[in-house]
Parts: sequence; structure tokens; C-alpha cells
Amino acid sequence: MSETTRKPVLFSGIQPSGQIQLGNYIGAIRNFTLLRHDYDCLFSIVDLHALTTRQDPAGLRRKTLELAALYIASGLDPEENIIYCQSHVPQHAELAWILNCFTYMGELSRMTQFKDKSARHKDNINAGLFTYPVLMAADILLYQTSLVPVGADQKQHLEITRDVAIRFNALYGDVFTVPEPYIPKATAKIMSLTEPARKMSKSDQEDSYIALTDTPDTVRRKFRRAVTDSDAEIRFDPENKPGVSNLLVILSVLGGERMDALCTRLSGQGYGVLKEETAQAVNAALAPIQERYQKLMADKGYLTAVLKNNAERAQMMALRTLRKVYKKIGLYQLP
Ligand code: AQP
Repeated sequence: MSETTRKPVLFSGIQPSGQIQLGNYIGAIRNFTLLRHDYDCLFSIVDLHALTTRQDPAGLRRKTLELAALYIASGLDPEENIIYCQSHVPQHAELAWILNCFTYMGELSRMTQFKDKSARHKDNINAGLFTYPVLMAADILLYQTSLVPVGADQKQHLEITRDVAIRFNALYGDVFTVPEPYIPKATAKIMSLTEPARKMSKSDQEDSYIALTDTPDTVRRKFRRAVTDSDAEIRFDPENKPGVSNLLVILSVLGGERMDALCTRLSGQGYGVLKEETAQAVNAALAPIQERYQKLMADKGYLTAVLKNNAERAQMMALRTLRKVYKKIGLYQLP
């Protein structure tokens, strides 16, 4: 990305809070690879967000490098795109504080993710979990982002980001670009394999998700155990047949077959066939990623150099926005 580039900016981030799972890939990373040529892209490893739930320090460090490797292994070039770690760009936390002062408690109280996560982590309902959307707004607004590709679970956070940007701009002039979400309906929410009414999540129990680093045998085993239903008809009906429909979505996206054609082809077959075909499509998609991932993980020096260099590129962009914000709101500037 050059300083003089005219392409609009795309920003998205993933938390290094567990093993990156198939929902993260289909709902986010895969779209990054499809959009990357039309935008100047920043793909962040949002480690500060991950701190809203307890992390083992050594595990967090390891998962940060793993996520950097997975971004690159999935086809994102760290020279064309900025792949960096959120905590290496202090302007995220600085802008988050400012935006905290422009976000209302009532808005944050309505966030579904806060309600879900505070129900799941009753012993640790911390203020960071509550203000998570403000840090996310800072992530996005810091780079004058136009487009944010995310899964459906992040839609509300994008709405609050837009509201805060519009509110701020109304007070101080056009400081922030107001970003648009990019959430293609078909892939917006990949569901858990064991509880198909819930979304697939990397912090859930292991059989509920496919990790991008799972071996082919593990993938096959997890799909064989995936919860379906008892009426034995292959039909796309997310409301009444969430388990079967979820497998169909995964197979259709990764196998490149339209949903109607896929359902016609599989009609009359048993669920065993659907599960086996889905596992094969997933394994075929993951094989080249895993091969590149192994090579990258063997070269930690390279990954560290990428993160260092890209953090510097991100900081230059971030500083421009932050200086403008400080000036507009009246913080005294030193010469
Ligand atoms: N199941 C999913 N289907 C489609 N998209 C998904 N995403 C996550 N799960 C699915 C999208 O992946 C991106 C990165 O997510 P994140 O790591 O920032 O946090 P998350 O949304 O909370 O994802 P997880 O896996 O559920 O993480 P944990 O368990 O740590 O909370 C986002 O764009 C997200 O929408």
C-alpha cells in the first residue's frame, strides 16, 4: 500500500482468542481474499479485544503468531496488505478513550455480544467487555475505513461505529469516513456443529468447530458427529433444519456449487453422504492453507519482521487521524 494510493480502505480484525475456526474463515478471511485487490487493506490481529476474556499469556503470544501465519497462508500478502497486531499500534487505545466519551451507556447496554459473553463469563463481566464496541469503532475509524467485511455477529458493532462517527462528524466537521459493513447473507453465520442453533465459535468446545489447522481425519470425524435431525431429508431450511442447512452452506461455498443445484443433486441421499462431501470440501480448501501455514510457522523470524514492518505502516496512517481528532476536540498540541 503506498502513501499516494487512491483505493478506499478496508479494515477487519480477528481475535487471537482460540484456534481460528471455519466460521472465521468463511465469514471473514475468505471475503478478505476476494476483496483485497479493490481496497487498501488492513487485517488486524486484535489482541487487545482478546483481553476481554481471560487469556493464558504464553498462549496469547503463540496464537498471535499463529493468526499472522494463517492470514498469510490464506492468501493475504503482507506487502500488499497491512497485517499487524493491534497492540503494536498504540493509537487504537488512544482513540478508543476519546470515543468512549462520545458513546452512550444505553447504546452499549443493548449489544447482544455483551449480553451473550457476560452470560458465558459470569465471573468476569469486566468494563472492557462492555466497551468492546468502542475499541472496535476506534480500530475502524482510525484508518478512514470505507468497508468492513465481518460476520453477522458483528453487525450491531458496525452500526454503533457508524453512529459514533456520524455524531463526531456532526460536532467537529468531517473527521471520520463513515464505514459500510460487508456481510454477504449466505455466509454471514456458520453454525456450531454440535448446537446448530448457535454460531460456530473458537472459544466453544472443540467438537463444535472445525479449526483451520485440524487434520483431515479430525475434520471427517467432527462432521460425522455433527448434529442434524431425524427426518432424513436433504433440504435447505435454516429455520427448521439448522444442522443440515449449515452443512449445505459450507459445502456450497467451499465446493463452489449453487445451493439449488446442490440440493437437487443430493436429494434422496442420506446424511452420511452430505457429511462426507462436506468434510472433503473442507479438507480440499484447508490443504493448501495448512501447507503454507506449516512453512510460515517454522520461520518465526519472518513473521516477527512482517509484524514489525506492518505495525510501522499502520502507525503512520493511524497517527494522521489521531492528530486530526486531538486538534479538533481541543487538546493542546505541542509544536
Ligand atoms: N460462526 C461464524 N460465522 C461467520 N462469521 C464468523 N465470525 C466469527 N464466527 C463466525 C467472524 O469472524 C471474524 C472474527 O471474529 P472474532 O475473532 O473477532 O470474534 P468472534 O466474532 O467473537 O468470533 P468467535 O470465533 O466466536 O470468537 P470468540 O469465541 O473468541 O468470541 C468476525 O468478522 C466475525 O464476525
